[in-house]
Amino acid sequence: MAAMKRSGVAWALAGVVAGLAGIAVDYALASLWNQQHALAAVAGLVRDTVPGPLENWGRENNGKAITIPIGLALVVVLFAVVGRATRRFWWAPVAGYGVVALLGTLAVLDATAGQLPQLVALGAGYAVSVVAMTTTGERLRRVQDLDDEQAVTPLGRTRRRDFLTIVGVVAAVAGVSTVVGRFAGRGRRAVQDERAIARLPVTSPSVPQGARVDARGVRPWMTPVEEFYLIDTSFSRPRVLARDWQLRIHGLVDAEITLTFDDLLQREVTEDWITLNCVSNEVGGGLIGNAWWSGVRLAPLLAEAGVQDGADCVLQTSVDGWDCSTPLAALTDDRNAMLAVAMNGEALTIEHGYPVRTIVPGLYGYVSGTKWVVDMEVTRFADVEAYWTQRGWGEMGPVKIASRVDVPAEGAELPAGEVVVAGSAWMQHTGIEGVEVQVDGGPWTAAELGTVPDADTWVQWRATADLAAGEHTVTVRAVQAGGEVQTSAVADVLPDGATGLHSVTFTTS
Ligand SMILES: Nc1nc2c(c(=O)[nH]1)N[C@H]1C(S)=C(S)[C@@H](COP(=O)(O)O)O[C@H]1N2
Ligand SMILES: [Mo]
Repeated sequence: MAAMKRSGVAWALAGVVAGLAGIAVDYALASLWNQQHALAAVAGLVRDTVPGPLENWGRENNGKAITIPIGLALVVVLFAVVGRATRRFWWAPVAGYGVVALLGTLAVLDATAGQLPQLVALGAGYAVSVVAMTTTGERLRRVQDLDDEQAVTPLGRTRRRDFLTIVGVVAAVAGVSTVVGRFAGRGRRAVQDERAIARLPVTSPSVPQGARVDARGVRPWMTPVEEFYLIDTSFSRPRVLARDWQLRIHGLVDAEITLTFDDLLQREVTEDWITLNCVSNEVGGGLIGNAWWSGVRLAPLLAEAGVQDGADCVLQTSVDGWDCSTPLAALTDDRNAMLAVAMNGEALTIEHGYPVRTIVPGLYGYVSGTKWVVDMEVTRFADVEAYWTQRGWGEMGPVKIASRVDVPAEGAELPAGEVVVAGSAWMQHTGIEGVEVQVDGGPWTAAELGTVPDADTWVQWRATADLAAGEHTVTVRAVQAGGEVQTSAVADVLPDGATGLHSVTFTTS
C-alpha cells in the first residue's frame, strides 16, 4: 500500500473499475428494458463501418473470439488512462468517459429501434462512471496528500480504508449490475435462440420484375428489415416465445377462438407485398417501408368465429398493453389483412413483433399493425377507445395518397444537363395510376412508373429534366386509381395523416 502513495497504479485501477461500473449499469438497465446495450451497439457500428471481408470475419465465431477481447482491452486501457489523468485534471472523467458515451450515443442513434431507453441507460452508465471516478479520486488524493510519516498513522490508515471502501462499493455496483444484466437478458436470448431455428412455411421474396426504376439513390423498393422504420410506445420490448404465444378472438362472436402458434401455421399461409406506413410520417418522411409479408388471413378466422350483427371494429391488444381499434370491414373484405409471422422471408424480428403481428393493407399502422398481438375483441367503435384514439388521432385510419422525391437529394449539387428525378408514391389498397412532376413551377408532366404486383404497395417513379446551371426545385404529386389527384393542401400529421406535396431544391452547375 505504500507503493500506492505516489504511483499512478491506484489511479489507473480506479479508472478501470469506475469505467466498467458504468458499462455494467448500462448493460443492466438496457437488459431490464429489453434493449441492446451500448457496448453491443458500438460493436455493431464498428462492424458495419469496417470493410466487407473484415465485417464477415467479425460475424463469425473465430472473429468474435478475437475482436471482443481486443475491444475490451482497448476499453480497459482507455479507462486506465482516464483514471491516471484524473490525478491531475478533475475533468478527466467527464471528458474521458464522455468520449466513450459519445461513441455509444452515435451507435445508438445509428440503430433504428429503442433509442430513447438506450440513451437513458447510457446516460445512467456515464453518470455512474463520472461520479465513481470523481469520488474515488477524492479519497485517493487524500491518501496521497499525506507525507511519509503521516502515512503510517491511524489517520493514514483511515484514509486508505476510505479509499478501498469506495473502490469496493464501485466494484460491487459493477458486479451486481452485471448479474442483473445477465439475468434480465435471458428472456431476450431465449427468444433470439428460438427465432434463429424457426422453420416457417414461407417463401423468400423476389422483387417483381420492373418494380425498380433505373435511378441511383432511390430508396429500395423492398425495404430491408434492418432499415424498416420502427414505432413503439413501450419503453421495454416484449419477449414472447412462439411456443408460449396464444391469440384469443372473442367478443361479439358466435364461438370464441384461441390459437397457438402451431394452430396458426396449420392454416393456409398467404404471402403478399404490402407497404406499411405510419400516420406520423411527414411529407417526404421515412416512416414507411415495403416488405414481403407471410402469415394467415384474418377474414376466414373471423368468419369461423362468426361475427355478430352490430360489430364494426376489432380491438386488438398487444402483450405490451398497446391496443388499437381496427375497422372490422378492413379485416373481413377481400384484402390480405393477416396475422403475419414473417417479413421478407424470415421470422419477424423481436422489434417488428415476433412471433405474430397484424398487417392490414390500406390502413396506417396505428389502427391496425399490432405487434406481439395476443387478443382480438370483436366490438363496436361506440364502446371502446384505444391507445392513439384516446390521444386525439382519427378512428378509422385509412392511408392517404402521398408521394416523395428521393433523388436528387435536398441541397444536392449536380452537373447541369439531363437530371434524373425519381422517388416513390403510394395509396395502398387503392393504387397509383400516375405520378406527375413539376420543375421550377412549370407544367406538370407525367413520370414513368415501375410495375407493381397489386395496389397494396408503393410505386417507384422516374422522370428526366434538362436543366441549365442554377438552383432548381422539383415537386411531385400522385394520381390514384380512379383519377383523383393528390392534394397540395398542407395538413399536419395529427389527427389522421399529413397532406401536401413534397419538393426538393438542388443546384446544377
Ligand atoms: N404493440 C405495439 N404495436 C404497434 C405499435 C406499438 O407502439 N406497440 N405501433 C404501431 C404503429 S404507430 C405503427 S406505424 C406500426 C409500425 O410497425 P413497425 O414498428 O414494425 O414498423 O406498428 C404499430 N403496432
Ligand atoms: Mo404509426
